[in-house]
Amino acid sequence: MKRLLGFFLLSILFIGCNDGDVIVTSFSFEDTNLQFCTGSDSYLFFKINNADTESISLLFQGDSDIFFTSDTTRVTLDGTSNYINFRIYNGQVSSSYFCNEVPPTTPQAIDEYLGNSGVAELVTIASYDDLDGIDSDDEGLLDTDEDGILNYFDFDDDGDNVPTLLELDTENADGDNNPLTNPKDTDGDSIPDYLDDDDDGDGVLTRYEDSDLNLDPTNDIDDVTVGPNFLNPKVSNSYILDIYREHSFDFSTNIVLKIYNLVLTNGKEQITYETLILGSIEGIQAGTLLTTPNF
Ligand SMILES: [Ca+2]
Ligand SMILES: [Ca+2]
Ligand SMILES: [Ca+2]
Ligand SMILES: [Ca+2]
Repeated sequence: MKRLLGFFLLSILFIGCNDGDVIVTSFSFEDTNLQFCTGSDSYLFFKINNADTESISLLFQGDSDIFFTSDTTRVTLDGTSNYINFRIYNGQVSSSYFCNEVPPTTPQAIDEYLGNSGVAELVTIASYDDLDGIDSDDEGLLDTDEDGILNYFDFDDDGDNVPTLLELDTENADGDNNPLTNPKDTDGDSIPDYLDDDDDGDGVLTRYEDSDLNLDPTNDIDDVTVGPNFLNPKVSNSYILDIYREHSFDFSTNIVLKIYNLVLTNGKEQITYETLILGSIEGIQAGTLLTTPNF
């Protein structure tokens, strides 16, 4: 006979019935952290219970960039590539048992249930920051240059190959340390330089005032008393260059992991969970991403 257990927390008795046999374990994971280790093409999440003698783990194969974007990934458990293990040990188990390539010989698993049916749902929430001097909340969900990178993680918001950080109120002339109150507007057209693709208003796009074609208009200077040609309206040579420079932004990702319709089996025993909340991890991965938008 199979029992269906509505699942609230990992703190209830673990009961399987089969022709009169009753298996009871503590299955108590409510106060333990979800932990994680990664391989080249697989992900292993696990929890160790309070007495350190039981564990539940999920292994699945996935793309290496799974933590780079906000998404919901659903993996079907198949018992071979993607599966759950619930194990009971003859001694205390530690995280090194899971994340070492060669697991320690002790403790030994004295009982094991395999979850080979169900769906693992991994929700990833990735936060991006372009470090361009403007608070992400102030940049909103616009994509001024339409390069596919929204302003809040686009370090060159107007796509002129001059980073926003260099186009703001870099001198803080008003002394308020807020780059948005008096942003530079070289040509006085009321479009601040960091959102203006022709900063000096000479009719040649800033991106095209890049005479050495190195995707950096800041080092093309005909008159040092004025500055770069893209800020000098008296210099208007045009070099067609419809290529974006490489973009970079920082990311940090949180996750929530749940299992739906899990079936755990051990010989003839079979236990089913409708919903098993394995837990969450904040900042599971963080770093810098590089990308060059297509023009
Ligand atoms: Ca953009
Ligand atoms: Ca930006
Ligand atoms: Ca500009
Ligand atoms: Ca110019």
